[in-house]
Amino acid sequence: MPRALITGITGQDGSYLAEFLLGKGYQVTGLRRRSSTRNLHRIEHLSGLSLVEGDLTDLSSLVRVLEQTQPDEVYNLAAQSFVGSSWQQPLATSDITGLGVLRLLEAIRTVNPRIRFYQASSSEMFGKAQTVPQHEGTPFYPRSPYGVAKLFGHWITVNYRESYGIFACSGILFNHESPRRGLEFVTRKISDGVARIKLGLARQLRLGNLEARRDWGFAGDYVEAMWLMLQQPEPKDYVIATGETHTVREFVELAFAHVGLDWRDHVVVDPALFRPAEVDLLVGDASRARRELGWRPRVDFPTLVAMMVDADLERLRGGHRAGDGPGYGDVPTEGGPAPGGPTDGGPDATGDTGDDGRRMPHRDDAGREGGAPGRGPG
Ligand code: NAP
Ligand code: F7E
Repeated sequence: MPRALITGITGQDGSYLAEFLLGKGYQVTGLRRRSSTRNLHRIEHLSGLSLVEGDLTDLSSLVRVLEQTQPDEVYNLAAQSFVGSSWQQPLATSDITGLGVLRLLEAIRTVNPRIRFYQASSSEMFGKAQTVPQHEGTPFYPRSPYGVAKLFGHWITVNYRESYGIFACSGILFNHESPRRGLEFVTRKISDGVARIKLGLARQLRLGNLEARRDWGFAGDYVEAMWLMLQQPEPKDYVIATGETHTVREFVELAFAHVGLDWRDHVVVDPALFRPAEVDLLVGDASRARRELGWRPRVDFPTLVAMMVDADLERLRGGHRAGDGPGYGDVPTEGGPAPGGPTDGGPDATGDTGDDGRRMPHRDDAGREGGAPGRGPG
C-alpha cells in the first residue's frame, strides 16, 4: 500500500487530496499544526486518515514526522495562503510559505531522498503577467509578499531536484475553488454573501476590485493533477488551469442571478478592500499537463458558481454536506480516534477577516458585519 504525507491537511486542497488518495488505496497521513480550537471540519467525514502534529516552521517536527510515517510521496500544501494577509504578515508568510518548503526538502534529503515531493506553487508567481496566457516558460513577476514567498518555494524545489536528484515537482496551479474554500477568498465570500442575502440574513455584500480577472477551476479536479505529476517517469513542473478567464464582476453577476437576484441591488464597492498591488489578469495554458499527464478540468465556470452558492444555501439552512460543515464522524489521530464534531462554529469561523485582510469587521453568529471599519496599510 503506497504511503502519502499531506501537509495542509485541514485546508481546502488537503481535504480533497486526502479523499482522492484514500480512494486510490493510499495510506494517508495529514500533518497539522497545533491549534487552540478544532479546525477539522473539512476532513471529519474521511475514515482511514491519520493525523500527526508538526509545523512547517519547525524543522525538527518535519524530520520526526518523516521518520515516523516513512512516506513514498509528500504533498506540500501547507502555506499562509491568503494574499491579502501577506501584506499584514509578510515575515510570517515568507517563513511558512517560502522557507517552509526548504525545511521540508531538507528533512526529505536527510531522512529519505527517494521520497517523491509535490510543491503547491501558484499562478500568483506570474503576478504582473508578462505573457497571455501564462505557461511554464512565462517569466515570473510576483506582486505580493505571498507571491514572492511562493517563488522562493518554486525555485528551491527546482534547485533540490537539480542539486540532489530528488523527484520534486512544482505544480503551478491557478485559482481553484469549492464549497470548502475559506470565507476570506473572493469566490466563497460571494457565494456565502449571496446565500445570506437570499435567506434574509444580510442585505449588502462589500467587495473590492471587481475588474480583476482570474482563471477559476474546481479544487476537486486540481488535486488529481498533483497526484499525476508524481506518477510520471521524470519530475517536471506543470501549469494547471482551465484556460478561461473571468472578472470578479462576472462571478458576482452569475452568483446573484443563480438565486434570482440583481447584484446591483446588493454589492457595495469598498476602496478599503483594494490591494496595495493587484494582479489584474491571470489565464493559464495547461497544454503540457493535457499532453503529458492527460489532465483536463471537468467542472466549468457556471457549474462552479452554482455549486458554491447552492452549498452555502444548504449550509445556512442547516443541512451540511460532507466536508463543508461540522458534524461528520471521527478522524483517527495519532493518539486514537478524535471525538465528535468540531467546536469552532463551522466553516472558517476562525481566522475569517471576511474581506481582504485590510479591514477587520466584527461578525455576529450569522456572519453579519458589525464593528467600525478601519483602514489597513497602503
Ligand atoms: P488553505 O485552505 O489556506 O490551507 C492551508 C493549509 O496550510 C491549512 O491546513 C493550514 O493549517 C496549513 N498551514 C498554515 N501554516 C502552517 C504551518 N506553519 N505549518 C503547517 N501547516 C500550516 O489553502 P488551499 O487553498 O488548500 O491551498 C493549498 C496550497 O496550494 C497552499 O500552499 C496554497 O498557497 C496553494 N495554492 C492554492 C491555490 C488555490 O487557488 N486554492 C492556487 C495555487 C496555489 P491551519 O488550518 O492550521 O491554518
Ligand atoms: O482574490 C479580488 C482581489 O483572495 C481574487 C489564493 O488561493 O489564488 C488565491 O489568491 C481577486 C483579487 O484570491 C475582494 O483583489 C475583490 O484580484 O480570492 P482572492 P487570489 O488573491 O487570487 C492564488 C492562485 C493563490 O495561490 C492564493 O493562495 O478578487 N477581490 N474583492 C477580492 N478578494 C477578496 N479576497 N475579497 C474581496 O472582497
